[in-house]
Amino acid sequence: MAGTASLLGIVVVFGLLAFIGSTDAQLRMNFYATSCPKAEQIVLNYVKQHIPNAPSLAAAFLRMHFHDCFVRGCDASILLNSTTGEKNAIPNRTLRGFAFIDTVKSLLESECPGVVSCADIISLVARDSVAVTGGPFWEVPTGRRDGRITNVTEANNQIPGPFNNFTTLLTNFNNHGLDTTDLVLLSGGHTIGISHCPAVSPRLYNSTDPSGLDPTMDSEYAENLKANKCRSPNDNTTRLEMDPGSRKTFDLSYYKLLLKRRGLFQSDDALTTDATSLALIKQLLSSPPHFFFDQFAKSMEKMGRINVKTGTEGEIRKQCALVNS
Ligand code: HEM
Ligand SMILES: *[C@@H]1O[C@H](CO)[C@@H](O)[C@H](O)[C@H]1NC(C)=O
Ligand SMILES: *[C@@H]1O[C@H](CO)[C@@H](O)[C@H](O)[C@H]1NC(C)=O
Ligand SMILES: *[C@@H]1O[C@H](CO)[C@@H](O)[C@H](O)[C@H]1NC(C)=O
Ligand SMILES: *[C@@H]1O[C@H](CO)[C@@H](O)[C@H](O)[C@H]1NC(C)=O
Ligand SMILES: *[C@@H]1O[C@H](CO)[C@@H](O)[C@H](O)[C@H]1NC(C)=O
Ligand SMILES: CC(=O)N[C@H]1CO[C@H](CO)[C@@H](O)[C@@H]1O
Repeated sequence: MAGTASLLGIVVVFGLLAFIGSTDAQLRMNFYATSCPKAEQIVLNYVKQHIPNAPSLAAAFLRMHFHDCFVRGCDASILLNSTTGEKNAIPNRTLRGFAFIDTVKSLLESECPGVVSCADIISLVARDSVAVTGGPFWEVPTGRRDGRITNVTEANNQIPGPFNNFTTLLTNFNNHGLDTTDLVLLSGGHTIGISHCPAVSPRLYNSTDPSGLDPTMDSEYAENLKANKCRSPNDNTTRLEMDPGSRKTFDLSYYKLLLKRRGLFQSDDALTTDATSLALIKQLLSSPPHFFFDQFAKSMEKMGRINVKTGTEGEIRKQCALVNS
């Protein structure tokens, strides 16, 4: 009995220590409540002031947040200027909005110097800009710290590509602690925003099918893209939406298109090739709209926690594009 009791005591003490240790190193809601009480309001105000004039930036920030989190965790490594940094990676060449982030950072530096991380700024700006353009709202616990390393090779290896099949996508997401549900929901981010021809042209020109068209894509859609958007195989400037006709609205139309084999990327269409994923898409489409928003919010919160640096790890950068000297 005494043995059991002391064993229990040890378990409790260790459990408590582990608990204290881990809460210290975890994100929490309103992390800046005492250190910079106006921080989150300053971000929201700036977003409310400027995003309505440039709503397409909401998509840019959502994607920036994703690319940041998938390489070295959500640590703003994506923002660092370095000739060998993540910004130089292939999937990065179309990221936008860096100046906006820098301005938000400078507002926060004037309010409370050296307190608010660039990693939290990306997370908050992404959430707020999607929310103010009519998309879902998700919780953003804060307390992320900024990384000091950015590596172009890692970005090229770890950010999934538009030609990935389902297995490759899921393996990639699993490696980031995300599951099939997260893959399906987060891909729903493609309901807003734009892309460029290189992400789709091989499906239009380079398939082994004699027509050159990828047979898994609806042929009418493919012909249309070829005739009106990506008119030459090497076009790398024409922009096209992933969710034609609805790219500004965060809604279910992206998933409707998937069932018509009109996903723009192979990686979009791939979501219908797995039974679990397909069932989830059908469930999203047959549920009230808020179900999509609620589920998306859950997956975003999860994504925002990937491998975060907290406590004394990393640093709070003074400028988002540079590590502190
Ligand atoms: C599942 C793997 C994914 C792949 C393969 C993928 C691939 C791509 C590609 C190729 C583009 C177009 C880039 C361009 O040509 O300009 C794009 C755009 C975009 N992606 Fe993804 N993506 C994935 C997941 C995600 C996730 C998880 C999110 C966020 C939750 C996201 C949000 C976006 C947004 C919002 C855009 C439009 C960006 C803009 O308008 O500037 N994507 N994605
Ligand atoms: C980082 O690079 C961008 C784009 O090249 C540039 O506009 C910005 O001024 C640079 N920031 C710093 C702090 O060097
Ligand atoms: C960048 O990452 C790659 C792949 O993990 C690694 O081989 C390389 O050494 C890294 N580069 C630097 C400068 O750390
Ligand atoms: C998916 O792509 C990977 C890498 O290109 C390949 O090895 C694998 O065979 C593909 N899987 C399927 C089911 O096509
Ligand atoms: C098609 O394949 C050829 C040969 O592999 C390559 O040179 C070309 O860039 C590809 N074009 C497109 C649009 O994918
Ligand atoms: C687009 O293609 C042109 C000509 O092939 C090339 O010079 C340019 O660097 C490419 N741009 C991008 C963003 O890849
Ligand atoms: C925003 C940004 O830094 N984009 C860079 C991405 O990488 C390409 C090279 O692949 C650079 O030319 C871009 O400037």
